Amino acid sequence: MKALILVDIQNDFVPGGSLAVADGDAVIAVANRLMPSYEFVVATQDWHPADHQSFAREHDGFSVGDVIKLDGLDQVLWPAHCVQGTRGAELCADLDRNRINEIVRKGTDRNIDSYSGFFDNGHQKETVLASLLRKRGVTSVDVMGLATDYCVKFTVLDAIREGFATRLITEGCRGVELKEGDCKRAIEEMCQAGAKAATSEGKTGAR
Ligand code: VGL
Ligand code: ZN
Repeated sequence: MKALILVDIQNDFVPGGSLAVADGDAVIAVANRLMPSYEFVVATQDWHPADHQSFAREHDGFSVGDVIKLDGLDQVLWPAHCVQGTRGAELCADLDRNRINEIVRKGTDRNIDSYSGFFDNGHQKETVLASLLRKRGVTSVDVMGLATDYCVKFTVLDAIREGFATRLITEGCRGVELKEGDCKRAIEEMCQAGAKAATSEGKTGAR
């Protein structure tokens, strides 16, 4: 049984949001088109406390894009985004919510970031995602959403580690691209780890 994982399709990650991904809203139509062909659809939701330590404003003298050590891990500093209960944290309104079976929240611990829908960045705490999938008898997952080079990438890498046959729906992804080539490298890394890259039509391609 196959599931679709929609990664962080939230207001703050689309144009107009605080951590807007270029053309990020283009993934909404792809999600809406694909959802009816899956028996199980899970959406992840980045869900940070207002003082989350991935926010640049929490660190005097540092700016967005700087990298600091947070509890021993490299942490990119972001603009405040997806703060619990704010409009920016809501799933995009145009996303067909009725088709989403479960929502998995992540990034709730102020001291550690969580790009993956499965684990925090230190791989210490697990979310309910893997157990939700297993309970439903899911053995393969298709993954798409925002952003290619962060949350999609780490969700895909963990899905593979967790033993799911994993496909990346490239046309349904857009990236942050802090550095030019980040998205291309992320897709290569996912494929190297065992993901199959495919558009919904089954063609392979990168974007
Ligand atoms: C994301 C940066 C910070 C993402 C989330 O959804 O890719 N990126 N938080
Ligand atoms: Zn975040």
